[in-house]
Amino acid sequence: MDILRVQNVASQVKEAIPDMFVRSETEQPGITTVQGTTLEVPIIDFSNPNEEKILKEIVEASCEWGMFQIVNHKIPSELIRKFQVVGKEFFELPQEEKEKCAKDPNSQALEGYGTRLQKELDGKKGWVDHLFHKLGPPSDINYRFWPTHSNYREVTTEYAKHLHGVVDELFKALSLGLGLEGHELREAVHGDNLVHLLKINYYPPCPYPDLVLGVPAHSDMSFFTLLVPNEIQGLQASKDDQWYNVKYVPNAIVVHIGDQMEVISNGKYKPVWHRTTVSKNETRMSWPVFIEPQPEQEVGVHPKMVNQDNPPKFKAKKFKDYAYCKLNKIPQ
Ligand SMILES: O=C(O)CCC(=O)C(=O)O
Repeated sequence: MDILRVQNVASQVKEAIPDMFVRSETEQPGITTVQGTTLEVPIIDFSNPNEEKILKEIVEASCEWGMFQIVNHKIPSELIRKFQVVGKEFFELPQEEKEKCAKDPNSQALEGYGTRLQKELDGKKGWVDHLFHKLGPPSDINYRFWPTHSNYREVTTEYAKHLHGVVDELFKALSLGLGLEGHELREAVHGDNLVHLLKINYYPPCPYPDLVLGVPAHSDMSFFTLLVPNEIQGLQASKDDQWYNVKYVPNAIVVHIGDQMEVISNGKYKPVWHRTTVSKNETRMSWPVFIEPQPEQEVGVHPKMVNQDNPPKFKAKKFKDYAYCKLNKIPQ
């Protein structure tokens, strides 16, 4: 059973940290981060009455950055605060309580409380614990992985409901950006059946933040991901082959374009390559929600994105097969 929990390692560590967390020099954030500047990824104001402008900004950011931050969206800041409080409370529960939500060690499924996610080729581990569970569709929700403390379930359900509005707006904008009707992209991805998978990342303080990574460099497998972090700096994105800190914007929703969106758009929308660092004295947390196909759903290039001059750049694949290759570092 996977019993290593980074939160426990962090609470016991005095001087040196175990070698399995120490990254090679090519990855260490102390060496590989561009210092003294934060990356100003596009900030898109959803309260702007000029809808054309919002649309243009979403499309440009998705083509050029694979990432943007939405401000003045319709999710109340008080709800986000409560959602973050109940998530943090989970990680503050006694260990045996948290273990009640643990992943099944014999299952390949992602859901549950755990530590290791990706097979890392060099055997290194991220300085992070996590809790994964689905928020939807309703028939896919498995409450075995939902914590039961305080009003976790009520608040998280409320957050999940509000997220739908943002998801729909993004699909509409990205659809129009591909020259499709506003409804077409959501229909093509079976919008009502998409998996909304919540992950809560808990990055405890680390005495040597320059040597470790929270989550190593990756792009998301999703169509897109909607993320709210706490106020501790840690998200980094790669631009022109350099790593930069991404500016923290209070109450913003960070959007990552994921691999499936790249596939369906035949490469027009670009997934963002990102990773996370940790803090010396404070706990960083983040709450990404991955908007993903069902495992059996096949994703390929949208037929309207293909013509004689633009052959498909990606092969169609069931999402479960895509995910298997990605998690096991097998070429797609
Ligand atoms: O913590 C973050 O800001 C990003 C987390 C992330 O990229 C992930 O969990 O896949």
